Amino acid sequence: MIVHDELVKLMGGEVSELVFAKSAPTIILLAGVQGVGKTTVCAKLANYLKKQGKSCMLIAGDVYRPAAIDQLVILGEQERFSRGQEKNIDVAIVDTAGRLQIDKGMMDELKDIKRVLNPTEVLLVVDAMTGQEAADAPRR
Ligand SMILES: Nc1nc2c(ncn2[C@@H]2O[C@H](COP(=O)(O)OP(=O)(O)O)[C@@H](O)[C@H]2O)c(=O)[nH]1
Ligand SMILES: [Mg+2]
Repeated sequence: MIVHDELVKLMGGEVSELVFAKSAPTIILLAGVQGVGKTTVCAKLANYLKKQGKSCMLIAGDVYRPAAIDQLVILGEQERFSRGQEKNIDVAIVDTAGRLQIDKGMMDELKDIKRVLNPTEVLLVVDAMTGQEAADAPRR
């Protein structure tokens, strides 16, 4: 029990819950470097939210990588999300193309996407192996 408590403390005891917009839809923007798992997280997050009774829409924002849009469609279908216009969407999850901080053009584009969409939440997708370094990445 003590070991468990200490481990929780070590990993960071505080949990921050997802914030939902006061008036729907909540917009969640996913960011992160190439191949980290953003598109996969889109489908996983939608599945998680669906179980909480929320209707979700997946928006493909990666227009650069070949088949990135098809990938999101297929993952969405696996989670039994239908393609097409849904009504009364609670949460819109926006997939984006991976980008590195050194790529100014792509970073500026992300800022533009953020400004236009005004997302409720921006989630940085990181590999679990990244460690504490991940905490400072969004500030750079
Ligand atoms: N082992 C493992 N592989 C993952 C995980 N999430 C994504 N992947 C795989 O990592 C690769 C890149 O994932 P993707 O979602 O396309 O990353 P994106 O480029 O950030 O959109 C794919 O082959 C995924 O199947 C995970 O949690 N564990
Ligand atoms: Mg992707």
